[in-house]
Amino acid sequence: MKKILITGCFGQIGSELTMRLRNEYGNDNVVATDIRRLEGSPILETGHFEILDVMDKEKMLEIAKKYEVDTFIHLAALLSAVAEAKPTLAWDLNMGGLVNALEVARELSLKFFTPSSIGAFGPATPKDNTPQDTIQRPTTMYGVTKVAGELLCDYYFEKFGVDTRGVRFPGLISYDTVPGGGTTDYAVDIYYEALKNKKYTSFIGEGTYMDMMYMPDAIDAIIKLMEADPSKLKHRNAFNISAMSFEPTQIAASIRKFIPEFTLDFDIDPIRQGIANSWPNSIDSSAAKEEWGFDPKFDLDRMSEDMLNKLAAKLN
Ligand code: AKB
Repeated sequence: MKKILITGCFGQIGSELTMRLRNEYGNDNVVATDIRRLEGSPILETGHFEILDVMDKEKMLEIAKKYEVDTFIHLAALLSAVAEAKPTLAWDLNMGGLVNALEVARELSLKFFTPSSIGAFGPATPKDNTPQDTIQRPTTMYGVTKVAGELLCDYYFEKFGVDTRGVRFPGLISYDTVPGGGTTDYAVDIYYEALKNKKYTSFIGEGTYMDMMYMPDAIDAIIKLMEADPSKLKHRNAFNISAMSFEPTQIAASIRKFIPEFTLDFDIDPIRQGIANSWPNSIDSSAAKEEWGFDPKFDLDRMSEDMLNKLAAKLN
């Protein structure tokens, strides 16, 4: 990667990935785009920024040509809970944006990354240690767009030789930017509420296991996969990756190691609980480990400690 174009730069992943890539590859070599300007963001002060609606293919192509990028990281998409509330918009944006981005990558011969998700699995998928290659019949619109996206990226690689790569992200936990409208968001909200009120009401029920990862590991994974030797990649676009699997009372117990008075109760949201029930309990990341050295550093307690320290500094 020498010159990189990013969509969705103010989102949960984009806000941290953009700054990290600028540190590693040079401020001028990372062109950030989003549908809106977020005043005060360091992204606007450290390098190139362009407004881009990913539905506008001509503008996307124009920006990629203007900056002569060689890599395209396409992040703009709706998450699972919002997609369930607005299914046609999710289809239009998640698929339309992805097709436009892949077309730009094909026309300009760009290296390409876009994330899939544990949401690409469904109730018929084996729930524990979910294999890399298995049944994918998701029952959410988000999942439908993610499976279709995985297949489309494979197609652009097989048919047109576009160097497409991707991972299935679990729930991502971070302190910089809050996620917008996901099912795993409870595992971010809980840290904010632990610091502010020493209690949290979870919309996901006790006993509901989902895969999770701390953002620094997610950013490392993107860079490692994009820099991996292509001859080692047997899979390309949908590597299972996970750093931990837990259910709400386990994250609460971890927080209690640092904030002993913290309490947890429940007020289940049937929509998000239904989505969570359709996803795996824990996925098998061995293909990512074998093919490109995926190696997450944070377990639950290490993440809780870092997250609470960083958030406390931010909230003060
Ligand atoms: C969501 O909950 O929608 C996302 C995801 C797991 O893809 N965090």
